[in-house]
Formats: sequence, structure tokens, C-alpha cells
Amino acid sequence: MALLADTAGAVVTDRVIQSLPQLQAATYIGRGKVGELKGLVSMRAADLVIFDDDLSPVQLRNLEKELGCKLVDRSGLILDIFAQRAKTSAAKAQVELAQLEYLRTRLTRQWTHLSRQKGGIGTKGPGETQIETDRRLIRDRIAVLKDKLEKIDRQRTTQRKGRSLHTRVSLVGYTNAGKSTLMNSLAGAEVHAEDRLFATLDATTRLVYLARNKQVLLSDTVGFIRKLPHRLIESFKSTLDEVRESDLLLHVVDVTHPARDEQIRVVNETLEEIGALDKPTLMVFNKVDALASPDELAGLRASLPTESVFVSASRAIGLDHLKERIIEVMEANFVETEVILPAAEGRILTHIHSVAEVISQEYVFATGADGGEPIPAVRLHFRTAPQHYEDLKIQLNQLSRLTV
Ligand SMILES: Nc1nc2c(ncn2[C@@H]2O[C@H](COP(=O)(O)OP(=O)(O)OP(=O)(O)O)[C@@H](O)[C@H]2O)c(=O)[nH]1
Ligand SMILES: [Mg+2]
Repeated sequence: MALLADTAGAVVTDRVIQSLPQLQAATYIGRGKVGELKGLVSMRAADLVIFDDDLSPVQLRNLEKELGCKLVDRSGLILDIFAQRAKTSAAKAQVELAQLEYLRTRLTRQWTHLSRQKGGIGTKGPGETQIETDRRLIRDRIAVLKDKLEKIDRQRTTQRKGRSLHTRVSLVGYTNAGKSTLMNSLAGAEVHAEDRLFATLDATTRLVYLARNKQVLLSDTVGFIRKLPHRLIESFKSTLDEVRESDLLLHVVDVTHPARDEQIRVVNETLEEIGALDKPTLMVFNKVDALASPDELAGLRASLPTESVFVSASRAIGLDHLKERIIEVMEANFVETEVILPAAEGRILTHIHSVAEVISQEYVFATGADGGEPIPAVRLHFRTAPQHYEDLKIQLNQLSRLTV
């Protein structure tokens, strides 16, 4: 929460915590706490009170009135940060849509004062008319944004289809875990990374060389956070499609974070929510350089699942091992096959060599199904990714069948 506030540009002066057996419907926190908070607000001359939970419009209104300063709840704050950080037109549209959806449920708040003043009960006062006008404007704007996002969505789907022959890997993880830094180290890319939350809002995709003839498309995505507003997840659908359609996820964890385990849980819950929990996933524990001692790393290695990978994205430690693990996972579902091709089919032969791992290649003479003279041919035994195999099968089916 403190990091979120800092990211939004606020300076935190005090923190107030209350454990209540039951929430107060009117003010969320108890009466005594409201008084205490009010005292702090005036003593510090605070401009803003932030709640680490979502408040109802009524609670927001009541508390704002009592405290005499601006109030933001957790969703409101996260939306604000997203709005500040959105750079591309897609991210901006996604954030604005989420903001309007948030505002729509809270519209009454701004106008109650006016409507009570100018219009009596049962009469249609100017305040109420204003609300209706605003509602209509918001509805229209939401329709425009949804339309725009649908277009972007279609474009991105086409772009992704064009890349479908590559194995696709997505970086996922809690915000600030080091996803963009890892992307930069692996791809030699210049993706924006910083010690603030939600540095990345848009998916960026780069080609990463793992080994000779082995490359994947790696995508960096928006970070997850505890209690991520639901409407944000929905409006970022197109960015998150990248995750949903990946062949492999790299779940990046800040190993030094005190709430590490909770962050892992939150990420898994969010993955479940977007329907990507069943993807093959490698756990990547990042920032090992910042651990207190080598003993701590040894302890972690022993306590975490053996297939976990430990890296330092910023110091480029453990990246070779990570690449090997990615190759292993990729190759686990490779298809192995043998074909006989006319030696004259140079184009297909070259293609196979570029997308597959050739186990053996032998020059033979082969005859077609219709008999006839044997022709020079090549017998190839190779392994390749399922998507390449499907693509090759289509090309090979156009040739006549040869036997030796
Ligand atoms: N010590 C240390 N710091 C790291 C490492 N990797 C990343 N960081 C720092 O962690 C902070 C966050 O890094 P980012 O790469 O922006 O994190 P992210 O996961 O992309 O964050 P969001 O885009 O906000 O979700 C930055 O200050 C990085 O310099 C690492 O291996 N070691
Ligand atoms: Mg990032």
C-alpha cells in the first residue's frame, strides 16, 4: 500500500490500522477510529486519506464529509496510477474504460448535494438532470472505447496469428518482481523498468535466442497485485490474451520480498481468473543478488520445488540455466518424425533444417506410389515443435508419397 501511494505521488505521513469483528455499514471503520483519523488529518494538514480496501459510494461520501478531506479507496488509487502511467493509445483506452465503469457506480455521490438543494423529493431537480446527462455521456464514451478496444483486439489477434509458428513465452508476476528487467537481460531489449509499481502496462514482445536454431517470442506484461480491481482485469483483456495464448509462462517472483508467498498466491489466483492457470509454468525466483547471504539461497533452494529457477535479472546471474529450462519444457512436447522427400525439393528441406532439429539425414533413391523410375531423395529424421509439425504436414501432403 505504501508503495502504491508512493507510486501515485503521495507522501505517507501516518498509518492507521483497525481490527474490527464487524465492518460498520456507514463508515467501514468504527466511530472511535473515525474520530482518531479526523484528529490526524487536521494535525498533519493531510490532503488525502487512502483506504487499503474498497469502500461503497455511501461509505466514501460519509467518511469524506466527516474527515473533511479527499478520500480514495484501493481500486480508485490503482486506477489513478494506471491512468498516470498509460502511454500507448491501447493502454489509455483500457484504463479510461475501467475508470468510467468505476465512476458510473459512484456518480450519485458528486451530485447528492446539488439535487438535495435544488430539487425536492419526488421532483425532478436540476441536480438529477445533471446526473442523467452525465450517465448518458459516460454510456456513450464507454461504447466508443469498447469499439476502439475491439478494433485493437482484432489487430492484435491478427498479429499473434502471424507469429503462431514461434513458441510463445510470457512473463507474469507480481508488480515490481523484475519482469521487465528479466526481459531486457534475456532479449537485450530496452524495456522500461523501474522501482515503482506498474511500470509496464502494455505487452511488449521480443524474439529471444536460447541456443542455435532455438528461439522463442517472449512477452512482458502488466504486473498483478493483491485485490486488482476486477474491471481493470476485464479492460486489460487484450493485453492478457497474450498470457492466455502462451505456450509457457515464466512466473517471476521477487525472492527478497517479505510477502513473497502471498504474492505467489495472488498471481496464481489472477492467472486462474483469466483462465491461464493450467499453462506449463516455470517458477523464476529473481533478485538472488539481493539476498542477505549464500546460506539464505541454499535454504531457499531446499525449501522450494526442485524445478524452480534462481536468477538475478539485473546482474545476469542464472540466465543460461533459465534458457536451458525453457528449452527443456519446449522440447518435452516436440514431435519426432521421419520423412522421405525428393532431393529436388530444396525449399522444404531448407525450411525443415531451419525449424527442426535434424537427427539424421540420408541420401537414397525412392519410388513414388505410381511405381516408375527411382528418383534421388532424402530421408530425414527430425524433431520439432507441434506448431511447426502441423505446418510441415500441410506442405508435405502436397508432395507425392515416396518409398525406398
Ligand atoms: N537487486 C535486484 N533488483 C532487481 C533485479 N531485477 C529487477 N530489479 C529491480 O526491481 C525493480 C522492478 O523491476 P521491473 O523490471 O520494473 O519490475 P516489473 O516486474 O517489470 O514491474 P511492473 O512492470 O511494475 O509490474 C527495479 O528497480 C529493478 O531494478 C535483480 O535481479 N536484483
Ligand atoms: Mg515491468
